[in-house]
Amino acid sequence: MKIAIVGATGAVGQELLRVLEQRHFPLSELRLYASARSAGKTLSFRNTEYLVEALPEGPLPVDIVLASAGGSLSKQYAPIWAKKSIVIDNSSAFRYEPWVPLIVPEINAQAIRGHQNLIANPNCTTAILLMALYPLHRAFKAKRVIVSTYQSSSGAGASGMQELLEGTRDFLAGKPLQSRTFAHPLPFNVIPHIDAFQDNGYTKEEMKVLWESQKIMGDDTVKLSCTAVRVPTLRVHSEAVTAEFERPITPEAAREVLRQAPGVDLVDDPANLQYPLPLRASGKYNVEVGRIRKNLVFENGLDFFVAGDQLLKGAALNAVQIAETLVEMGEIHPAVAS
Ligand code: A2P
Ligand code: 11C
Repeated sequence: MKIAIVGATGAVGQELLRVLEQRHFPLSELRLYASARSAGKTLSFRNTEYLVEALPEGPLPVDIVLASAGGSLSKQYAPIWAKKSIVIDNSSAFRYEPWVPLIVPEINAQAIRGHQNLIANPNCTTAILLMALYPLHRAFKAKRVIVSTYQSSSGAGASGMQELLEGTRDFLAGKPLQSRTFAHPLPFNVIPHIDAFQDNGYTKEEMKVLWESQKIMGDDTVKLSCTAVRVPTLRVHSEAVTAEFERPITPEAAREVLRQAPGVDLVDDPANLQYPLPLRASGKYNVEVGRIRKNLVFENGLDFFVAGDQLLKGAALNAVQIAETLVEMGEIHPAVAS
């Protein structure tokens, strides 16, 4: 399999390299692309240095393109790449097109069938939420869901992480705080604003969680409201979730479902101070779920807390899992780009 990573020098691009290496992805050739600024740099993969190339204009000479260089770049180039290669796109550019499968392999791998060489990777907040919500939805049928997020700086890419680190150092040195990537300084702050505000008062990030959850779960009757908040962590998005189900649910029954759920680590032992934590979930493939309890407001209601590495399950890991699923399903033909 010939693979290209577009955005190889970015926060997700770097994780894509690591995940392909860790999972021994069967690749025969690797091409790394970024902006002209990065051309000539090298990145290490399987003990070999690979040259980063400036992204060319036309199709890429590979079987699979893993794209993570932003929505406007994908919008412009993904249709061109898709003429020769299968594109797994980490941006939101095509997620809501009815003809584009939006995939979390543990949930809707079958929706890959019939793809038209373009497959979308969900927003990180959505993917992490659904790893816990979907198994519960299957067992108890979710009706109404309220989500509050605690999203890390790396959700905004490498520059977000850098801004948090530099800003923290500046603050401790008594220097004034600045913000470039975020609307306000992030160190020692929380910012209830991720992506653009919409006419209904929600942000686009918040609306994405609704649109994408319905599409991936294949159920547009589930109602969902999200408040998305940036917090000063480096990686891992955490989410406090309240869900009302059609069928009766108990915390123990929910724990039993989540114990069996693929890609989920149940971390729910408050007596021993065990609950999901960004620092422990950093670098981990599985999403942690805990603080499970009966909700005091809704009938058949449940509260829980999730923490998942959004650069992994929310982005790079999920993209590589989609590529692995394509191979397993026989949906990829290595000759495509030869
Ligand atoms: P570069 O590092 O050369 O700017 P992040 O999400 O961490 O901000 O990363 C964005 C990724 O997208 C980086 O690899 C960045 O490359 C890449 N990128 C940004 N603009 C372009 C472009 N016009 N063409 C190709 N890659 C781009
Ligand atoms: C953030 N979730 O934390 C965003 C980043 O739709 O893929 C991912 C945006 C997307 O800022």
